[in-house]
This record gives sequence, C-alpha cells and structure tokens, in this order.
Amino acid sequence: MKMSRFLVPTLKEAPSDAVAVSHKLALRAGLIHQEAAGIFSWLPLGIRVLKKIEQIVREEMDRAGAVEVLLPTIQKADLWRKSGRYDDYGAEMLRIKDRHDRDFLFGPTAEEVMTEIVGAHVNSYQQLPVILYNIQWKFRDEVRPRFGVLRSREFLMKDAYSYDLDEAGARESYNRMFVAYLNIFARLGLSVLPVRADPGPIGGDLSHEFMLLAKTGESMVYADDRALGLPAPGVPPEDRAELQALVDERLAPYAASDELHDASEYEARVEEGHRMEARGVEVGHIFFFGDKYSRSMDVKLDGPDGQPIALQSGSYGVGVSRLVAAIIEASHDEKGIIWPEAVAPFHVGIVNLAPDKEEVSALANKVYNALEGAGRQCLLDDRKIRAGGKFADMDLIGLPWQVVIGPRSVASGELELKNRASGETVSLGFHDLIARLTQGSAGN
Ligand code: P5A
Repeated sequence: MKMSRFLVPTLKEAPSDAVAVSHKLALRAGLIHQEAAGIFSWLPLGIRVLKKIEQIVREEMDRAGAVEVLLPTIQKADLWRKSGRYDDYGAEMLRIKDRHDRDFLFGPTAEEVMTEIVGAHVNSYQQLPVILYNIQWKFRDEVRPRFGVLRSREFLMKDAYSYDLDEAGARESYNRMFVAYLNIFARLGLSVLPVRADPGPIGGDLSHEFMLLAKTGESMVYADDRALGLPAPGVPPEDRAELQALVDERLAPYAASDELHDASEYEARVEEGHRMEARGVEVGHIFFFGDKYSRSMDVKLDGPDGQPIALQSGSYGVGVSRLVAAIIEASHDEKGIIWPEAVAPFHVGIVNLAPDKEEVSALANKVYNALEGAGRQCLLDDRKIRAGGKFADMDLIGLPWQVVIGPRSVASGELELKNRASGETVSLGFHDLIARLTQGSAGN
C-alpha cells in the first residue's frame, strides 16, 4: 500500500479529552475516529489491526471445536423477557422500538439469542456438546464510556456459548475455552493472567477474567508472580481429568482481581517475594452458569433415558475491539505504538526519502515488490513531506520494521533497516535485507 493513496491522518497532539495512552495513540496514529461518546469509526490502519485480532480469535475458536455463526445486532425484547433479564439489565441496555411499536434492543450480549437457536435446531443429546460463537458488535450504554475503544459503548466482542447434557461435560467445555483463551493471548504476544472473577449480571457460580497487565489498567490484580510468563498450552489434552489438571495448574495457587480479592487468603497462599499486585485490563471473561438460561427459556432435550434435561451452559467473551487498545497500553514508548508482529497493520514500513528522485523511487518500489511478493505486507511512505515528519509518523504508527531508502542508498547499495521495538539499526544490501525480512525473526 502506498501511503499517498492510503488514509493515515496522524496528529502531533492528541485531543485534550483523551487521557489513556492507548486512546491518545489510537487517535494520533489515525486508527479510529470518534463519532459520539463511546462510538467510533475504524480508519484504514485500525481496521487492519481489528481484523487480524479477530482472525486469531476465530482460528483458536475453530481449533477448540467451536463453530462460528453470526447473530443479529438487533434482538427481540421478548427473548429477554423470557429469561427475566429485560427489566434487570437496566440503563446499559439500548432499547429500540420499530415502526409497529414493538420492543427491540441492541444486543449487549447474546445468551438468550443463542439459547433459543440451540433449542430450535439441536434435537438430540447425541449432537452435544456444542459450542457456538459469534464475532459481532455489541452495545452497552455505559455511564462513563472512556479511554477510547478500551471502554466504549459500541464494541466488537467474540462471544461463545457452550451446551452440554451434564455439569461434568459443561465444565469440560469451560476448560476447553479456558485453554483456547490462553492460546489466543499468547498468539497476540500478550502476557495475560487468568484470575477468579465475579460473574455479575451474566450469572453463574464459576467465572474467570483474563487480565492483561498494563500500568493504566482499570482493575487491580493480585497473584503469585510464578503464574506469569508460562508458555501457551497448545492443543489441550482430550482426557477430561488431564484437561482439568492443566487448568488448575495455570490457576495455582492464587490469582484474583479486586472484586474477589481476599487479603488474608492471598497472604496465606502466596509466599512473600512472589506476591504481585498490578493493574490489569480485562480482555476476556468466561462464565459457567449451568441451566440458568436453558431453564428460564425452557430449552430441554431428551436425555439418554428419555427424560427431558435442561442443558448446562457457559458463555465466553473476548473484547476484540478492546484488545486493540489493550495491546497499545501494553506495547508503546514515548514515540508511539509498537505493534506485536501478529497484529501489526503492516509488517514493514518503507520510507522513501526522495520520492521526486526516479532512482530512489525505483529502489523503494523494488524493495516493496520483493517483500510483498514474499507475503510481507508493506506500507510505502511515498508522500512529498519532509523526512522528519516521515520518521515521526513511522514510529508513531508502530510497524515492526522500517526500511529507509534515500539517495545515499542508491549510491552505496546499502539500505537501512530499523527494528521498531529495539530501535536497532543495520545497513544491508538489497538481497540481505529481503532475506532478513522474509525469514526467521521477521517471518510469519
Ligand atoms: C461472555 C460472552 C459477557 O458478556 N456474555 C457473552 C458474556 N461477558 S463480559 O465480560 O461482559 O464481556 C466480555 C468481554 O467484552 C469486553 N467488553 C468491552 N469492550 C469494550 N468496551 C466495553 N464497554 C466492554 N464491555 C465488555 C471485555 O473484554 C469483556 O471481557
């Protein structure tokens, strides 16, 4: 992509109402455009990051045996009346009337919609377990939308729902999602800690939040620091007991966020020297709530003995749009964003210092074509602006690699390659540069 044809409206200063660093940088790097409080448009760089996160979440859900569907954003109020949540949900629910004066709402979550689908289309216990997921925009009329897409009113959520015949099966589904979440966050390059959590309005008796540690996080996390930095579990064991053991190991011996934190238990369970108290951003939240929705919505299946059984369920959320901001919170410096390779909007930024000079542009195009041909996504800065502005913009938008090409590169045959995260710079000839960026550390 050539920057002269792209839309990257970078800003030197963030608007004064942006306080969180991720909000400031998302606006300054031209990722998002605010439409109203807590409602954003996604600009070209922003949507590329959002789609990459979405795709990683999708691949890990598929790998865990979950099946994708797409539910509507607009839901019938009657479904929520049936579950009993319509009145309980309160002012966070955006209520809508259609032209016939019928009640609808913009979905804040979809336990009811999914449970009704399962009731209508899953006919036999032999089709269980089933885990369905949906990546769709949600709306919650938050009292204080803030920090940009970190806490917005409209946001993209991956929400999965599991249906099992019995509680042991449902806990296995819960554990499969737990492991899938660890794999998702590891692929995103994030250090995320699962902690015990309060189920809140979703309900149930078992719940975990996945907290990304970041200085500006809204919640406090208390944990044994040895729970951090563990490798991704990868493919989970088939065996139910082994799977449970894996989940227990990842939770041991203490990890809680402020709501459920118990200081005396913490001190008893975690040795001094391993106690970690840090701020975190909730990027995922999973719930086991048994037959709460299947019972209230009367979704039953005949069990193996012919007796009707209300299904056992859980729901599993990832804040896909929140992750864009959360990743920035966790990965930036004073110059701007530092995207992890897996979600970077482009892998390589090519800075053409002299777009007016034919030989320089020819060399920049040659590098661009070679990298794109090898599957590396490049953003070529061919704008006719001063060099300082180009360097500042490249650092601000945070692509993992920068290649700088000017008249001197043409003369010497040496190109400058900079790693955004480390700041390290090397001079390489054309072939070495292409080799470096298409294999090994730069690859994926
Ligand atoms: C789980 C899936 C649920 O809604 N129902 C379906 C359950 N859980 S949750 O914790 O309320 O939300 C899941 C994740 O969505 C993100 N999220 C938000 N992101 C941006 N702005 C918001 N206002 C917002 N609210 C929730 C979080 O990442 C949360 O973990």
